[in-house]
Formats: sequence, C-alpha cells, structure tokens
Amino acid sequence: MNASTSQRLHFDAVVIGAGFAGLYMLHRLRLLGRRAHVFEAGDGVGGTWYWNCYPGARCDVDSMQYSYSWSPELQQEWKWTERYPAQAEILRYINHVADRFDLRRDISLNAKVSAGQWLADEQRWLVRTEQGQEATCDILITATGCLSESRLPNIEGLDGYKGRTYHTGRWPKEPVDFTGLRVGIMGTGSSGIQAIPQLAKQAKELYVFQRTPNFSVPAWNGPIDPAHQQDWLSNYPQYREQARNTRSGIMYEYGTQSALEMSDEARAEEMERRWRKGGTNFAHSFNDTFINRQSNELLSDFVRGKIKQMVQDPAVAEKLLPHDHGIGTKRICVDTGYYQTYNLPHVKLVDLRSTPIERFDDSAAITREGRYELDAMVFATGYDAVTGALERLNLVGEQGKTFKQLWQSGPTSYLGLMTAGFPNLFTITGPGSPSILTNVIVSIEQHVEWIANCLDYMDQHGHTRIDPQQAAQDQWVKHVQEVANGTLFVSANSWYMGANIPGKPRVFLPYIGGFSTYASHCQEVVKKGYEGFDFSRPQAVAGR
Ligand code: N01
Repeated sequence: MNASTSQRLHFDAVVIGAGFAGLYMLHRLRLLGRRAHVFEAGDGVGGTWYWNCYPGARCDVDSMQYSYSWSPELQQEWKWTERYPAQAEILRYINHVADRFDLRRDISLNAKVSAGQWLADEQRWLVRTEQGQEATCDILITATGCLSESRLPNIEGLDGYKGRTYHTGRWPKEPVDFTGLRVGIMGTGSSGIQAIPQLAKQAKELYVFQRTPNFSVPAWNGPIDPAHQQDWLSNYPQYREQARNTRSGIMYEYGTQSALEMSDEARAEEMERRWRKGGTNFAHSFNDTFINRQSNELLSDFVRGKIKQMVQDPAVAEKLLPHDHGIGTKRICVDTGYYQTYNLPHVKLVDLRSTPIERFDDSAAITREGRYELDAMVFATGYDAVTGALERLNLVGEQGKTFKQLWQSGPTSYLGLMTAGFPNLFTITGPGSPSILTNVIVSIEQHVEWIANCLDYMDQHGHTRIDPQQAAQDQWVKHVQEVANGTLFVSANSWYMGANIPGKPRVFLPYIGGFSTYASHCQEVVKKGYEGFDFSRPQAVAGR
C-alpha cells in the first residue's frame, strides 16, 4: 500500500526510515500481524548506506559480521566479495533483503517525516511528511539512524561560493568526476579519511583542510578469503552468539592485558602484530585502552610513529599527528593509503588550527595566508549525531514539547528505547543505548526484537499504551553518564559528546557499558515484568 497525499491513512504502526533498522522492524511487525508502514526520505531503501555513496565509502566491520542474523537462509545465500564491504555492495544487500522479504509494498519513498504529534483524544500519533502525506498510527517507531543528520560548517561566504559543493553524507546518485579539477575537502574523520585517497586519484590539485588530526589504522582490505567466508557460513549461529556476548557486538580479538603489564618488547610486538592485521580491532590491543591514560598513550604513540614513517615530509607528518585526544576516544578511522596520499605532489594539507578559513568568496577559500582557488569543495564534516535526526522529526509529545525542547541539557531516554512524555514511541538505537559504539546491526536487531516482543506482550495483555516511568528514565540517564565518566571518552571533543555541534549540550550520547551487558539488562527488565514501564488501556481506545 502506498500512503497517498490526498487522505489521512491509519496504520497499526508507522516506522520512520528504511535503513537496516526500519526494514527489519517492518518485517517483525508483519510477523506480529500488524498493519505497518514505513516512511523513507530517500528515493531508495538503505538509509546511511543509501546516502553515503561518496568515493571510498566502505564499512569497517568485517563483511561476514556486517549483515542481518535473523534469517538463516539469507545468511547462507548472500556472498560477500571483500574483507570490508564497499557501500555499493552493502546497498545491493539491503535491496536484496527488501525484495526477498517483499518489503517494498509497505514503504513510501520520498516521504520525509518532518512533523508529528501525540493525539491525546485518540491515543495515537499523527505524522506528516514534507511531501504532504499524513498518517495516524497506534505505535510509532523511529529508525532514523545515529549518523544521518549531516551538517555543513557555518563559514562566511559559503552560500556565495560558485564551485560545486558536496557533503559525503548526501552524495549525489549520478557519477561525480573531479578529473582535472582543483578540489578542497574539509573534515578528516572516517568519511574524509576514506574519500581523500580517492579524490586524489582524480583531482588536479587536492587541498585537505584539516582542523583536528585523527588516528587511522590500515584496512588491508582485499578480496574476501574463501576459507574465512566458508568458516563463517558453516558456523554462523555460534559466531553470531559469540559476537552478541561481547561489548562491541563484534568478534574482535579483545586484548586481555594492560599495556602497562607488558614488557616493552612484548608490547611493541603485540602492537606491530595488530597493525599488520589492521582494522578497528587495533584499538582493542589492550584491555585498558579506553580507561587508562598511560596505556592509551602507549598505543597512541605507536600510531604516531607509524604516521611519521608513512609521510615523507616531516613538517606534513607533524601536522597529521593527533595530540589532543587518545586513540579510540574519537571514533578510530580505518584507511586505505590515507597517509601515503600526502606524499603526492598535488596533495596539500592546510592546517586550520594555524590558518583557519576566514571566508569563501565565489571561487576560493580564503585564509590569512592566501586564497585557495577551488572548482569543487567536499565537506566531510559529519553529523548532528544520535539526537539530530530525532529532533528534526519535530514530534510533539504529550506535554506539548518536542525532543529538541526537552533535550536542552542532553537527551533523556529509558534504555535508549523510549522517552517519558512520548507514549507508544520507540526509538531504535536511541540515545543511551550502545548503538554506534557497536556493530550497529547487532544493536538494531536487539532493539527491533525487544520492541516486537514488547508489542506482542501488550497484545496478549490487552494493553494499548506504554510509557517509561520518569524515575526509571532518570536513573538510566544517570547511569549512562556515570559509566561514560569512568572512561577516557569524555575527555575528547567528539561527536559522541556532541562537541562537534555548536551549542549542543556536552553529554555522552550512547551507552558505553557494552552491548552484552546492555542486552542482558534489557532482558532482566522484561523478566521483571517490564520494570520501569507502565502499561494501560486508556478509555479512548476501549471501544476500538
Ligand atoms: O564525521 P566526523 P565523519 N571546520 O564527525 C571536521 C561513521 N562512519 O562523517 O575533529 C573544520 O567523524 C571535524 O573536525 P574536528 C563513524 O562512526 C563510518 O567522518 O571536529 N573542520 C572532523 O575532522 C564516524 O565516526 C565509516 O575538529 C570541521 C570532520 O569534519 C562517523 O560516521 C565511514 C568543521 C568530521 O568528522 C562520522 O564520520 C564513515 C569545521 N567547521 C563514517 N566541522 C566506516 O565504517 C567539522 N569538521 C568506515
């Protein structure tokens, strides 16, 4: 069914977003016999992986782990081609899932939910899309992603710049060719670090405008090892279970020793061994990388040494060395030839700390040291993470407030699943859940399954309304911050902390207590009769 613009439709459940979370939620709602509908802003499914088709875009979780686990058949029939899947391959996978489970008939594309409100009289949500659709629903579920609300920096004159501009998180669908062009790129997080080597292959001149250097480790990507693939295919159930029992939802090789307990030789050998394996696993070299400053510094310094070896010009290498945060306390990056790109004669690093861009004019970025004439400017400047997409839905809750209004000093949520004052509204991978600190598909599946089981429980008990209790929520919010405060993460100016958005409260956004701990806690809550949640069947729905 397609939600048309002319009438207000009603569904048992509406899901916002058709990425990994939205598609699985739709599937589970159907299994429950609910009439569900998905509104998706893009003109295709895939969410993050639909929008992020910039050159070099690739996942840095192992292919065999970055997929759904809920269908054994799907798991067996899909064959990945590389160690780390490229954006296009992941998007093919998501489209395959949409077709295989016949999901498209309940998805409206080009339908960006931009407003909504809780209708107290009807005990339902009303949502509106920018394109004019309206729908009511008994249950509303956001599947809007943690890194979907892209942001451009506020730089004087940017509006008047006449060159081509791009954001990595809103990359055009048609091919973009930079051959022979003078290209600028701002941002050296995961997206920038992936895009820069690719842009350098085409651009005549490439200027990297760097504010903060980041830590990146090599991907050593390549064709998938057939034996590795077969091993996973043969052992998927056990491996998935093992992954769910880790703190990242990923089968890493988690270090079991402190860096400080090892001899200098043993530590150096271990870091070298892990560097040669590459990937985000490197950050887990020691068991205290994220909680012990000295241990973290040893690992950070090892990577600084590698950067100095890879970059030929010592002055450029010096600018690329991260000193303002410990490794992993901002999201660690994984690259293919990133540092080596600075050895190319047409690639220039511009250090924005010493020479900030003062303004743009119609053809150039201008610093106090001069003009950078640019035919195109790429922004890899990140996202209003975790809360941004939720706030921009403009959903008005029971007390007449939106998330934005309510979250002035930081997001409030019980388990990252629901927020008091927003009845019957579930937030998949919401703030205060492990979400983007994990293999996000593992976190998505856990949330979707928890929500589906909860809806089933409500059906069985004749409940039509669920609310988190204020006290339970307050306690959870406090716990999320306490756990974060025990780590080095809170000392970094990262998007985890909201530090990349001017005016955003400085609060640690996801839950860092670990996926397995969190999932067990959610199970405990259920076992205790959904502790911290209130259920009811209000008068308004008694006759429905
Ligand atoms: O965004 P980011 P991203 N002037 O926020 C700079 C996931 N991901 O899109 O550090 C100048 O990390 C900013 O500088 P600073 C992954 O979880 C995964 O790269 O704020 N510079 C920073 O360098 C990742 O962490 C994959 O000083 C400005 C950059 O822009 C998350 O998405 C691939 C600026 C933004 O980095 C986000 O990554 C891609 C300004 N005004 C993304 N504003 C993989 O799986 C911002 N910057 C591999």
